[in-house]
Amino acid sequence: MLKVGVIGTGMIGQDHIRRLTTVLNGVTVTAVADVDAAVAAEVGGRIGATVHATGEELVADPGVEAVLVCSWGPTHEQYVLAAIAAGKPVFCEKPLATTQGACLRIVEAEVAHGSRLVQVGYMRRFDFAYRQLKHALDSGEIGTPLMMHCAHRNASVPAFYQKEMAITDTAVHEIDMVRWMFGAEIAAVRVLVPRRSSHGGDLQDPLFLIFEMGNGVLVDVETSVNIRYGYDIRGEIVGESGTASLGSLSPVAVRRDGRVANPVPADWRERFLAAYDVELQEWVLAISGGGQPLGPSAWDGYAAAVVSDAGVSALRTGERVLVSLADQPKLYDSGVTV
Ligand code: NAD
Ligand code: ISE
Repeated sequence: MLKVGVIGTGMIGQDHIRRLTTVLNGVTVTAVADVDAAVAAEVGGRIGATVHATGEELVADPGVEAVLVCSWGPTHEQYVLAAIAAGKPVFCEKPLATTQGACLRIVEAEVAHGSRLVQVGYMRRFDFAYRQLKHALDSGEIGTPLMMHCAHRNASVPAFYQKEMAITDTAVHEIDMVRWMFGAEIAAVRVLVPRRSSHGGDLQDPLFLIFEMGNGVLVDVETSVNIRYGYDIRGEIVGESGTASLGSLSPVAVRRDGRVANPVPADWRERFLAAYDVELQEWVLAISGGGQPLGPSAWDGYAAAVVSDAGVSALRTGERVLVSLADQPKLYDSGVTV
């Protein structure tokens, strides 16, 4: 049984604790920590876990073999670095950190450690529909890919959500997904600003992003984070001989009163329910017994942060911004991440 400590017991922290304790095999949650002591005590009490006053204390707990970081993005760096310093595997929810400098410090710490300890929570790589889409692409049946159209729609977002977060917190999933899908880096970013939705208050919503991939594929991403009707994730690859796209929103169609209705998921927990299960089960299997994680690496987290930064700069300036990555350390050469 792998003993996991969870830092951050908010929405996704609680959802991951639920799957670790009631869905997945070979894992147990032995400790929790949150800056909100009341929520940590409530969640920890529910599952009989030790409640620590700080994340650092949780990392140092001998009863914690691996760490799950689910706190707010700006706090990720300190906890991931603490886990690396302790030599413990750490699964960090996306983004790996909120600046490329912080991501690079994590990469450097992991390289100095000498083997992979970090996995980043880019769960689309574990989603059945995205895996099937990649399979269709890799099989060659639609020919050489030319373009991809994506939409990332949230019904609503929390009050603290800022306009840049449409790139750094939301479209960052597409940034990681297209790097994985096409096996290529994003070379340049542009951001166009459409008419503003009245549902977002002062927030500039939606945004329209354009990624130029190093292999020539052009990707467009619509982010709409106050769409109201539900959580709608779309993707269509246009190849030279055909197209491949994610399927319908729901496995169920309701026919009634002369209409067909396909229910729309409420949020990411519903749409990616099974993807999170597979993501964490594969992580547990990989690291149990001392193995290295196989999913998105600290390097992937760094690369996504560099593209995010370029996107924020493109949003602020209206310019096309080039993406420039540091040299990739050898540690990340061999591991073809899933
Ligand atoms: P949330 O606000 O619901 O929960 C975050 C929790 O972190 C809160 O309980 C807060 O008190 C705690 N926290 C804040 N600072 C802390 C600190 N210094 N130490 C310990 N705990 C601290 O947010 P959320 O929606 O659960 O998001 C958390 C993280 O998960 C974010 O990085 C977010 O981007 C990511 N996330 C990923 C997905 C996904 O699809 N993979 C979905 C949602 C959220
Ligand atoms: C949230 O943090 C997530 O990661 C969700 O998957 C994404 O859809 C949402 O826009 C983010 O705020």
